[in-house]
Amino acid sequence: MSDQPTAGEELPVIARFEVRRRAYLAPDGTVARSLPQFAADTRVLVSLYRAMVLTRAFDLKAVSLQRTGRLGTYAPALGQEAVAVGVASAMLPEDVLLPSYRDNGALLWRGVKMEEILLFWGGDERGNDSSGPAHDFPPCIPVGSQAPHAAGVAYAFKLRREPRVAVCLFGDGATSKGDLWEAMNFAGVWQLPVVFIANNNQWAISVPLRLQTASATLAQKAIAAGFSGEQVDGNDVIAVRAAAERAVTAARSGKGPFFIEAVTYRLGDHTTADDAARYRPPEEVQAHWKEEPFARLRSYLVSQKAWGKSQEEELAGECQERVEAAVDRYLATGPRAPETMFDHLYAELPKAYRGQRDELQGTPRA
Ligand SMILES: Cc1ncc(C[n+]2csc(CCOP(=O)(O)OP(=O)(O)O)c2C)c(N)n1
Ligand SMILES: [Mg+2]
Repeated sequence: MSDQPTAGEELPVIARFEVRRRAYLAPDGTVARSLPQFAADTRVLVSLYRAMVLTRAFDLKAVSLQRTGRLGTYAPALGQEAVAVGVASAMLPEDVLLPSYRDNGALLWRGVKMEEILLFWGGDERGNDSSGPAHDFPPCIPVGSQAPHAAGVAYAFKLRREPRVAVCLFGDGATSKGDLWEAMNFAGVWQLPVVFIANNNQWAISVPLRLQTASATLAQKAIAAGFSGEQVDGNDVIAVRAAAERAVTAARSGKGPFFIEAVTYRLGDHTTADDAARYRPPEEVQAHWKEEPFARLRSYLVSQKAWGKSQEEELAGECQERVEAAVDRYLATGPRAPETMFDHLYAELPKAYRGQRDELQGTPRA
């Protein structure tokens, strides 16, 4: 830092900041620091574990559906299940989730059906009219544009004096976008009830984190917007839930926005249209498998006599069955009539489109 113009001039320090990191379970399942209160009830932890296992079973199936031509491009969340599940488990139904495309674990937790998620990725908009809370936003495909939406939602809550929170999930790449800065700036100025959660999987397609930002942490980006952030071990679902619970509770009680950087790792390809082996050494991926979120929670639950081999086998079978049944329902859903593409564009369809719609309606369908 010696090349900075003020170095050695003994100017008074007018601001100092710090960023903390939250982690409870080490990768081997040992407890690194005393657990938050909710973790005293192992049934809660088992429910988080079950949700992560279901998310992975769904995810693996979705990839094979795409590979066999029965689903569109799909973004797997392999290794990142703890973020989506931990965050969703800290929300109330009336809160609003603004997810990215890699957050199916959160959607499932909030009641979206697996066949609805498959419809969405199969290119059928009916998947967006889901069984989850109607006020939740659909998965955001444009990088970062859900952040200004989240600030807007939170602004509405503030204006209406509703004790609700907007919860926004996005990737490390999104933190380089103006959308995020603008949303955080606005949220800071207006002290809005919004929680920003960066799922830092350390890659934005083929761009590694070190080329994404020179910031030591993503959490510190909140400081410039006038609020706090913390980093959490994103492979530790207890840490993610604890951080999210704290932030959501604070936001709900009028304490303003918060930023959580959940550090995890994208164990799979960016999407089914990507081949990460072309830009990532296999040793790097292999090393990160040792930190994935399942093993540590399972080891901890086993050490607490709250989980065992028979439950594990039973759960695998149950997930398999549920996923297969959802896939059957998805595949049995017939295509929409082509003219429905005009349904939700305008309150009153302009004449030119009316003609096109009528033409389609007259077309015999295959
Ligand atoms: C506005 C916009 N620009 C570019 C893209 C293409 N794109 C899709 S995903 C992606 C990288 C996003 O990385 P990150 O935010 O880290 O999320 P991750 O995919 O790792 O979950 C890009 C550039 C896009 N979807 N939207
Ligand atoms: Mg990323």
